[in-house]
Amino acid sequence: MTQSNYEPRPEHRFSFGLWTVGNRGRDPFGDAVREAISPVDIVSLLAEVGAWGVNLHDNDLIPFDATPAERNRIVSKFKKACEHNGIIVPMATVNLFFHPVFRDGAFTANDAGVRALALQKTMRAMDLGAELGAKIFVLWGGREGVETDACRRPDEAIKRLREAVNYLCEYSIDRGYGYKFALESKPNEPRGDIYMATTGHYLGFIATLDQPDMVGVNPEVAHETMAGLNFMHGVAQAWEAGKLFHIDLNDQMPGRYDQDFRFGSANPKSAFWLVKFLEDAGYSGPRHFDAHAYRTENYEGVKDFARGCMRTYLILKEKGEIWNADQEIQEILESISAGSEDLPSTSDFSKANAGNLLKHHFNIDKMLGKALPYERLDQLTIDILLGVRQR
Ligand code: GCO
Ligand code: MN
Ligand code: MN
Repeated sequence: MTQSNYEPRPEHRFSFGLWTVGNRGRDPFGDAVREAISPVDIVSLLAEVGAWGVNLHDNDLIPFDATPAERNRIVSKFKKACEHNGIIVPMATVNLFFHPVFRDGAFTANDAGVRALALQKTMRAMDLGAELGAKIFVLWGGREGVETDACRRPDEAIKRLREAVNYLCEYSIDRGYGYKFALESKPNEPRGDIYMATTGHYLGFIATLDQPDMVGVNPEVAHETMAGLNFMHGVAQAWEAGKLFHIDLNDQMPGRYDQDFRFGSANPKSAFWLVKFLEDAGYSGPRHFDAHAYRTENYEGVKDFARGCMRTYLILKEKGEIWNADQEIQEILESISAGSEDLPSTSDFSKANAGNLLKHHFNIDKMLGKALPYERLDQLTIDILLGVRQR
């Protein structure tokens, strides 16, 4: 394999949010360390590093209090920049967490006025996304949560959220936007606790909606890792349910604040299993990096960060191909999945099959005697990841 295998190309579908490469390094303890750069300049930066798409919240592009005329001027300039740089807008989203009016949440807030405002703001963000060509609309309920459960019953919050998502699906249908909604979970931060803490919570919720086919999930590496979970398992469950509409790639050490590190920088082995899963499964949606550069970087460093996210993805993709083609690995996989004896059918229930299964005598000693060389299998994986075992 040559180095050019790690160069991003449009078919890799790598996208970044305006808020990711445009992140100025502000944190709860310190002010911005990078100058603001305009959305138009971000688009050309993304083209320079080889990205395919740019995603945005409404307010990444249009100020909260812009007049309709200002809005239209900004949008047409941005559209031209995207066209000029060959960058597309696959996903749009709405900021329902920054403005103080959403301090008690948006769709789940106790004030019906705030809930209606959240709907109106989301509808306008959907108009914006549709105008830019987006077909995926992400909803991340950053403020949909509590510091104290004294303020509302959580089941009431779920009902409010359901009502809002149902309403927005109807809006998309009415306007003919063709959106797929991707719901993004996070256990906490900025709220003490956020409702719908994991991808699994959302998968349960989606089944209760009026238009469940229009709604899927947007799992984020950092968010499931914050909760101490195996991210790839959540992604696989979403995939198996036909619900993996989008994905937020970044990295994170468990038990910390939402670090949003460069993809693969903290847990490269977990990142490997994730990339291998997405590639083996045939996921064809955007590979979106919802991450930002270390606060120590200038904009040259931001480019290093963005290039690094894509490069690591492509390196891990190649490692997955090497893993799949490795003869010893394949032999082990075959041996571990081979059955230890002839069994009565368990794939369909019938009275006769059940009768046969009840009568069957299992050879427990044979099962116990079967080798499960997972140590060897994992070490072969490590050898590949560390570069000492190649094609
Ligand atoms: C976060 C979230 C956000 C969302 C984004 C899209 O933890 O800050 O991941 O970055 O993905 O707001 O709605
Ligand atoms: Mn995050
Ligand atoms: Mn995210």
